[in-house]
Amino acid sequence: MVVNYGKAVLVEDDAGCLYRCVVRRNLLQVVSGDRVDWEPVGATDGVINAVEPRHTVLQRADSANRTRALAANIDQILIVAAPQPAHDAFLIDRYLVAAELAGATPLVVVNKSDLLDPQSADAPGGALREYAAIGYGTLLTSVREDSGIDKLAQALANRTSILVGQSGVGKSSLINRLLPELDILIGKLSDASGQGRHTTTATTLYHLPQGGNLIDSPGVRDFRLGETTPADLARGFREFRPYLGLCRFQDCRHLSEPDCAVKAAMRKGVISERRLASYTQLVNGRIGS
Ligand SMILES: Nc1nc2c(ncn2[C@@H]2O[C@H](COP(=O)(O)OP(=O)(O)OP(=O)(O)O)[C@@H](O)[C@H]2O)c(=O)[nH]1
Ligand SMILES: [Mg+2]
Ligand SMILES: [Zn+2]
Repeated sequence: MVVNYGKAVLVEDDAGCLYRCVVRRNLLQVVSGDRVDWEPVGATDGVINAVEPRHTVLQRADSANRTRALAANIDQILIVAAPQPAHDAFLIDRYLVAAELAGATPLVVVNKSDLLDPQSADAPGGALREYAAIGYGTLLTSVREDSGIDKLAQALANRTSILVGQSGVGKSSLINRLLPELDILIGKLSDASGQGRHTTTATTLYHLPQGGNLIDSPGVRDFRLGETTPADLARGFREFRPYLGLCRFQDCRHLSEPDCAVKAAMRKGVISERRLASYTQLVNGRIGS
């Protein structure tokens, strides 16, 4: 299995030994979580010949708008947000669509709950309620106050999960808390910009003591979906699904077509205006930002 995907590709054998591998055909995209057909070359190196079929694949668009895999064979995508850096609901929506299209279960995690003001309905807390209302799993954690960590560990047991989200929300801190012997480098949140330094640079897979794997990924400022059609996007908004197929036009994009069931649901308050606006922005931009 591929456990690290950055400058080098690290492959782990069944005994847990790591080999620095090159990919035989460079058209092959190998990512963390991939199972590969490979052969050792000496004691520490190896060659990857082929990638086994993937159950799931999390994808994004790169700066040249090419669809790229981020991780493979994941069961669950933990979308991590925090009160700092500032919460970005549209980014969470894009990750939710990517998770739906990948066939992986999303879980929305708001970390740094110690920084939430319990008196105010501030953004990340409110967002958790919004996502819970449409049926997504949600979790509130604090590495600093050591809260929500047991529930997180339970959610991770015996599955392969990836942590995604903005830089500085505490993805690596959560992994360090779950696997204290690791001591991954953690970035300092710079006060000036409120933006975390990009400390995590490679996507890395860790084994959890209670069974299961957890992949840390570098934080993003922006996450752009890979190639999608309006129909893909509509399916990616799970609360739209009961209404898809009920519009007057079969190929309704739910933008300004007459007799649109999705828009009618929004007007009735069943679908939130904010989520429909996210969808509209994705269809119009088709690049995710
Ligand atoms: N107050 C508070 N700070 C936290 C918590 N968890 C992490 N932090 C801090 O947030 C900062 C960023 O943490 P990281 O774990 O490096 O964040 P990351 O998401 O891995 O960032 P990238 O690797 O850049 O994507 C560090 O200064 C942490 O100490 C928390 O629960 N509460
Ligand atoms: Mg990190
Ligand atoms: Zn419609």
